[in-house]
Amino acid sequence: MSWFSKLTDGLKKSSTKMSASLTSLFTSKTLDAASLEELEDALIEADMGPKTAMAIAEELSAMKFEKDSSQEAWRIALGQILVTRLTDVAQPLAVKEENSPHVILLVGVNGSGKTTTAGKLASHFKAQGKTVMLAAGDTFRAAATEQLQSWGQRTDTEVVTGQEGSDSAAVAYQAMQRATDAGVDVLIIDTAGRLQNRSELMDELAKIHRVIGKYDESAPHDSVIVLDGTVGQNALSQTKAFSEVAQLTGMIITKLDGSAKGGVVLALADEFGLPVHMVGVGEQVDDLQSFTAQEFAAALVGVPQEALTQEQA
Ligand SMILES: Nc1nc2c(ncn2[C@@H]2O[C@H](COP(=O)(O)OP(=O)(O)OP(=O)(O)O)[C@@H](O)[C@H]2O)c(=O)[nH]1
Ligand SMILES: [Mg+2]
Repeated sequence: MSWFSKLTDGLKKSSTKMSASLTSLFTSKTLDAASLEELEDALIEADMGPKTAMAIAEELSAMKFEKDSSQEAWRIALGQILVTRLTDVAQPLAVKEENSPHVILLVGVNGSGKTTTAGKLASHFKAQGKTVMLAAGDTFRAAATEQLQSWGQRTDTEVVTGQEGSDSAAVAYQAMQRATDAGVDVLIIDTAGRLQNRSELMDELAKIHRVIGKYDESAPHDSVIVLDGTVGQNALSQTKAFSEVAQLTGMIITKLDGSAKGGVVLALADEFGLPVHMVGVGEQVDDLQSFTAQEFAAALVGVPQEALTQEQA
């Protein structure tokens, strides 16, 4: 299955949720007040959040259509609005050669997909011909280290580990040394999941971030929050809390396969404007790809991606 069909399939729950409401709307030339509200509701249903939904609905209602414009035309117009809103945040996770190594710190709440994403990223960069090292910064559970080690085996990547219960900042520091000595291009540091309201765990994350910066003041070069794409609006409060301790530079959204809440990416873009680097649509190594505005918008509104043109940034 192609990546785009996977994404479209994955987002089907989000798009059909919108579609049902949209179908009844998109039969007229313009939207009246009642149908505007219905459109807003449809966008909120897809988890775009009230503020973003309202703004998008208004943008769409300002557009004029031929009297019997097809539903497809409305859909494409909506898709185009989404492309415009997502183009700036769609930025690849780029490894800069001047960083040796280029350090990527992965953070997020429990179960959001950090460890899986670390493994997938190792494979992603290796496919680009880069040398990669992984660091098992989750020292809470022995199983967490084993899980990353198994990704290390699968992707043929060295994994720096610490003892269970040891200081995760120390593991991060040790990994910085090891990766520098080995001269690898990319170091990916996994961390333990933590709820954003557990202040002692958030303090520990701030310490990990600080310790990495002590070794190389330009690091981490990417501090990326891994968000579960099925949690909806909670992703907003997670991003806010983690940005306070880990100086986030970007996000990766996982589990968009089967999420009915894919629209949350629009709310995130609106609220934070942080780069969305990649999206995950499954548990396999290839199920992580760079985020592009056109693909995502097309999958979300259910039109072919050729129907939407990419804005020039
Ligand atoms: N369907 C699907 N499952 C995913 C995706 N990414 C991760 N998962 C699954 O989500 C579960 C949790 O993933 P992990 O990578 O262990 O998450 P984590 O953030 O490291 O979890 P903690 O270390 O416990 O905080 C696993 O079963 C993964 O296989 C995705 O894009 N799609
Ligand atoms: Mg993990």
